[in-house]
Amino acid sequence: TDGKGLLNVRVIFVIGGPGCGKGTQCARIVETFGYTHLSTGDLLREEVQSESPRSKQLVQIMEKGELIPTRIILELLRVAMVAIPNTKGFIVDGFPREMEQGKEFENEIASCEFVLYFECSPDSMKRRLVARGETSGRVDDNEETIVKRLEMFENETKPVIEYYESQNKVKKILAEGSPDEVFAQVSNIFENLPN
Ligand code: B4P
Repeated sequence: TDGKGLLNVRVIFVIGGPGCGKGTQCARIVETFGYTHLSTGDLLREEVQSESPRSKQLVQIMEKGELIPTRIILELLRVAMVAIPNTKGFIVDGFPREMEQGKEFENEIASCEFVLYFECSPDSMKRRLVARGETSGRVDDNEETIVKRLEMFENETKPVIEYYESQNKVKKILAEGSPDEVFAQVSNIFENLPN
């Protein structure tokens, strides 16, 4: 750590609307570049599976397409990160979803080097999630919840992107294309990072 209680490790935030393809691309980043992938959505779904005391509360929020309280998200991330002391860096996927998440993370856990933003139209995102809903079994892959998630993205997460843009920390990916086309852009960024 650097003496402020912060972890001294490369951290990249990955944001985009629901269905933008971030989970898909993060898996490929891990495969090709060897970073550690932490998805707040996956951490939450694991927590729900474990039937912890707060599982029910979490499912209820996710079913509505709303955001989980920040302190729960930060705690899940902190626990996951300290468990992996030796890594090239973390790609933190699905985070920050609202302004206070990013600020608190950077004050308490680690600073973020840059934000990878997957830009995609609402129509494409909706179409992808409806298709995934046919087989995913996810409580939030239904039309009503998808619409709510898209709204949450517009209202809560877009301002986060603007904030990091004002700090020149956003690297934007055009996420409408095929997974291969999108990954070509992603690779170009990762291949050119300083060590
Ligand atoms: P997430 O798990 O982050 O769900 P998501 O936004 O749907 O992203 P995901 O990574 O799963 O999907 P992807 O776009 O890759 O969040 C779920 C919920 O958890 C939130 O609504 C919230 O309640 C809660 N939550 C999570 N993080 C939180 C936080 N930080 N704070 C508060 N609450 C939080 O892929 C979607 C589909 O598109 C897939 O089927 C994929 O195969 C397909 N696809 C991907 N790329 C494609 C491409 N290029 N072309 C066509 N299809 C593609």
